[in-house]
Amino acid sequence: MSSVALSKNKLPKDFLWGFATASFQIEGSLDADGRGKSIWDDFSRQPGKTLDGGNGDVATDSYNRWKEDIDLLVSYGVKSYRFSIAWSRIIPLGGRNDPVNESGIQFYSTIIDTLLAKGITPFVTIYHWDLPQALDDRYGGWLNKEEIVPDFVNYAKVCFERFGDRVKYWLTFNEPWCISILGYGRGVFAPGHSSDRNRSPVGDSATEPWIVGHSVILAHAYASKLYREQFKQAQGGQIGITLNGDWMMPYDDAPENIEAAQHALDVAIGWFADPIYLGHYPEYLGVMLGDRLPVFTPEELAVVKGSSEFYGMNTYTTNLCKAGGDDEFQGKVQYTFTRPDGTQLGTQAHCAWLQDYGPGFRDLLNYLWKRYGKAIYVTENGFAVKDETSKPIEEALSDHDRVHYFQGTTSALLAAVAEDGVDIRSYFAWSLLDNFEWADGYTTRFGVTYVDYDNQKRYPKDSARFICQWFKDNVEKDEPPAPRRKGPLAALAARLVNAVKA
Ligand code: GBH
Repeated sequence: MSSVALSKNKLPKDFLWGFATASFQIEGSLDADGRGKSIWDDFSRQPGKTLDGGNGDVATDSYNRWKEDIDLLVSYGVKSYRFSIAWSRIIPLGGRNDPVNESGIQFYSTIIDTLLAKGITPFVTIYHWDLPQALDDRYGGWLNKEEIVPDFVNYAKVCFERFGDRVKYWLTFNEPWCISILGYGRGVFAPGHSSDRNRSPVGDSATEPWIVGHSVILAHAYASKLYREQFKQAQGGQIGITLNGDWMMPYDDAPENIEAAQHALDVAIGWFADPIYLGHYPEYLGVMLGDRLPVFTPEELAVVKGSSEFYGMNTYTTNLCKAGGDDEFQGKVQYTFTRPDGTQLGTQAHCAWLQDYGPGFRDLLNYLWKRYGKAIYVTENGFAVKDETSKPIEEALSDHDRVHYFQGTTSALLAAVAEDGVDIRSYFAWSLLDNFEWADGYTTRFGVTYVDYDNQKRYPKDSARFICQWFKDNVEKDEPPAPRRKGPLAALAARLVNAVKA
């Protein structure tokens, strides 16, 4: 086989692969070194907010064990590590007139230096859901566009100033859909707003999520504008946003279900991606929400359109879509994993919303590439094995269902690149470690590394080995492979051959 034909079936040599985490899910040490509170601190401590009563106080103790975590990444041989910065470590009170905390800067700065020294590219999320509590108290956080946008832009600016000499990949936000819907619609994530007064004393699920989403889009857009105008030229990095979005497949051939799948995509993805890449909200969102959908001024829209230099993609599963129901957060579409013939789409994960269906990953990549035409960075993808937490450790380490899941998504990834021509530049599995899984507490494990919470020991699962081997096998090597040498004798033989040639 010629080397050209061979290379077509591999990922390009600068393809970034590795694992992802987020600050609140791993760090713990919530009072250390001047950190201010985030909205998750007290929320996760309230009875009933997490399944097992778990909170973020310790998590995987990565504020203290970051070096051990980086050693683990090194042992895995990753090219890149995606992590997030805690706003309230950098600016404890969050606002544009509040002081910067040098210890917080120092913490992330050291991590960045250590990664680079080991040849690992830092891929940094500026906001992964841990809003400073002070901003929620002061003016209602994401509900207050006039205040939150300049405060976020100021925080992002501090990140660019202090880390941008070394960080070349920036994600402004992780998953605005989750921030808006889970935080202000369903009320299952901090700050827990909901119209359901049994759940929350405050909130209006009919209006707040759409207001919050609007603020997040603007905060992203103005931070991105600032980076591109004031930092990009000197620092040479890239900036974008990462969106959650699962593939939506019509339940059957009925026209209303085909239309439903598109409506589901419009609300799950298009709500953010359409304004950012195409310059307008999806038409269906306006039809569904009427005047509850905020309107961009022409000036804002000019900043929003084109504000992400790539498509950041977090994806986990595929939903079969049926028209109907009144859940606006799903575009008035019903999701199921049960096919018309009664079979399941794939293996059930520990969480109800997740089944293993690899082909959907390829379909989603193609949809995004065709619709938005931007290089795609896969920034999260992963699986939680059912009942993993109740298994003895040795058994949990043989995480067959997770391996199967990654077999499906990695082969779909390669097919999308090699056969469909989709421009994909990274793949980060979620997550490096089992960690604080938000409203699930510690009952749901997404790690490729098992964490024993009794002593914080880390144990690689089979899935970690699978992923590392797969990327080593499927990413083109930097240099053409050296001739295979079996030992001193072979080395001698090679030297003799060279001597003869010379
Ligand atoms: C990611 O979100 C997060 O970025 C990460 O922090 C998290 O640990 C990881 O996934 C695993 O959960 O049934 O209405 O509650 C994943 C995207 C979108 C998945 C919302 C769960 C549930 C919708 N999430 N979805 S609902």
